[in-house]
Amino acid sequence: MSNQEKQQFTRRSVMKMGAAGLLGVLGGSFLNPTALFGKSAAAHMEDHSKHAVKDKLHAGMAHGYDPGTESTPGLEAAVKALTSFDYGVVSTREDGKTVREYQITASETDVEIAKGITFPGWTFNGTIPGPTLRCTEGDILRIRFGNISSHPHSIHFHGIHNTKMDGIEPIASGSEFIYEFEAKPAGMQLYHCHVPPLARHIHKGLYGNFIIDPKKPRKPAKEFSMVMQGFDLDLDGENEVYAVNGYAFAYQSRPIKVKAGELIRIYLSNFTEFDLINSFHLHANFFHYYATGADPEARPQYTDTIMQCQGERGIVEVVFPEAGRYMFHAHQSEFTELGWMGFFEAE
Ligand SMILES: [Cu+2]
Repeated sequence: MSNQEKQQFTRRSVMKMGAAGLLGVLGGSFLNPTALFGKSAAAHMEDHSKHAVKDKLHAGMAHGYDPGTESTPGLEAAVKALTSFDYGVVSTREDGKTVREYQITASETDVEIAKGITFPGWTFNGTIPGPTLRCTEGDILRIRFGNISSHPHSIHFHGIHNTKMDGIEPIASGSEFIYEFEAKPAGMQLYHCHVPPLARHIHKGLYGNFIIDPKKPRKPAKEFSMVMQGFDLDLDGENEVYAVNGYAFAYQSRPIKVKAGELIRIYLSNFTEFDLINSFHLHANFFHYYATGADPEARPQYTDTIMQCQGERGIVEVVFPEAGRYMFHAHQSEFTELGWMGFFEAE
């Protein structure tokens, strides 16, 4: 593709025509995302295929993108990720401390990131994001990391620990390493691969949420885990698809059911590469936000919109006052139109 042709098919030019068009083209024509822009380049050279792409974009714009409600593997994975918390295999050490053992395996896995669009991911335990690890402050964590992919990877945990357990040493393809440390401080932490080129390793999908509950438990609530991310399908350093828990428009297709009056707690993190920030905006309501969530007694922010830089995270607490469909999405409108939006359905 020449530079001029590439410019004709930038993310932003596509977005002017609407996400509908982009996802229509992506979803309708190509299962292998890396083939997409190759075909698009060809489309600029061959008149008939060029018109086919344009027609699709215009059709999408006219009718709006409808992700539908159909069950697909990517949608089911995103729904499952909302409420899946991995507490590990629990035992008690001689000194009485709780030990939690986790098995995390890095591998190459194709994952569905929007209806009909497969992304050639690098994954922890086969999903993007990886499993949400959960423990209590003071627990001893033992994470057996196996790398069965063809690249070196690692797991770097956020928190306070010995630098030998910091995950900046690459673990070679076919090798194993055991990370062991005490879980601290309490709060909303996260983990990700830390092998250069870092943006590429993270963007491919090697990240996840890591919740350290305080010893004095937080108030009872209905809890959800959410990871915000983007997917750069043509490897040009710009994302074409945005999502929460790995699947575009997941919670538009399958709104998150909650009860009016019930406390809802969301563990929210941002792993979007190539864009400096992401955000979370809730309609028709306000929420309390605890940045990093390290101090449950901290005075939270009371707002309807928060921003997170890459690797930033926090805890959202919200009560829906009455029944209704409450939209939530990134407040960067382009992210919203390219997949990062959903609904809470309060009953
Ligand atoms: Cu890596």
